[in-house]
Amino acid sequence: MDFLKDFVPTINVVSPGRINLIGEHTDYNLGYVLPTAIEKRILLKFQKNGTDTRCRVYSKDFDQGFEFFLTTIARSDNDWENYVLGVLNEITKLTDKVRGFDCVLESDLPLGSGLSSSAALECGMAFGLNELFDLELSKMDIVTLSQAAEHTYVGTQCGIMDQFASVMSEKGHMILLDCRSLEYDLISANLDPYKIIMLNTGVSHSLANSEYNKRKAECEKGVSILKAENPEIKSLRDVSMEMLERFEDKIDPVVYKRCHFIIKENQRVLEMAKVLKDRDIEKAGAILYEAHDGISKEYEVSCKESDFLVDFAKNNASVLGARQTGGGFGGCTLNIVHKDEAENFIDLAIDAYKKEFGRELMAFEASPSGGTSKI
Ligand code: GAF
Repeated sequence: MDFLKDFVPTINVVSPGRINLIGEHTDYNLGYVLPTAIEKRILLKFQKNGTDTRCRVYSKDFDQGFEFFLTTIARSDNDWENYVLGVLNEITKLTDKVRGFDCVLESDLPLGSGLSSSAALECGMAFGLNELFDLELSKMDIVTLSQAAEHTYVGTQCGIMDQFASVMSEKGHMILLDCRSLEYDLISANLDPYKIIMLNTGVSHSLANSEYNKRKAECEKGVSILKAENPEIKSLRDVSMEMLERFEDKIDPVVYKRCHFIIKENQRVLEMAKVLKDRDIEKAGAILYEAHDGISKEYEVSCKESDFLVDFAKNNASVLGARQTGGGFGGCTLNIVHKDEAENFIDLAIDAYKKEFGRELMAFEASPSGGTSKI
């Protein structure tokens, strides 16, 4: 793009991806999650360009750029552009202080891998514009407007976990977040002598978006049935297992399975927070295996590649637990592995995956890191 030759950024921002130790699909059911940002990030560089409305954004990774005007923001046919446009659409509802700007993006965060590159881009864009134009948005404004951008421009009716983790994380900690009150507690992520090893299946299914929204609708269906006799229920967060079981014959079996998973998953998050505080890492691993079973059989958002890697982990004595992390249908598995055996485990997993699927497995250690910030 023509602006690149004279580009002199004045604001540089890094915006991280996230892992989620436990609490999948509980966020939009207003339950609990336990994520953290990681040291894989998108770098966003900004300059004002002296115009009132002309904006230009270039992605080094895609070697693609696009231009738009603040006066005519609209959805694009090119998916990644919608993360940017969605944020501009939301920000301009809150303030009239944004003017023309240029932005260059580059990333070491794998896309479509369940590590929330989308939230990282949205939050980094909002954070950078807030700095560039002194918009006086709070961190929570950035979180909520980025989530709204995902709803309106991307079309995923996501919960708040990814944007919250991307912005609010603190180095060395997991965030125990109550997705209803938005109160949170920082919990030490020190698992020594174990590490978190991520295995990236390299698979990202196109049905993820539609299936995601379908799961959300199934949970809402469950709530509407339970609510008929228990008007105090607002979300699955308010439903106990005993209550659900009493309704078993009134609820469609698929919807029942989904609700059962969410209620159990909320319990697992709270239990995980406790075992982390007690430093009972073995128990933490067992919770991961149990959660993956639910992800695969009850919530049905796994895939053969993730199931293979979790089974592979189960047969390796250096691994305490593993599960698929993120929205589902591929992405990464999260593994708690003894630090002395981590490299060996990765090598064995790469070989086994290649043999089974004929494709490369990417692996990395996830280090809990701080949230979106200026550098
Ligand atoms: C995706 C969504 F964006 C999150 O809000 C969350 O629901 C997650 O899937 C599943 O836990 O990352």
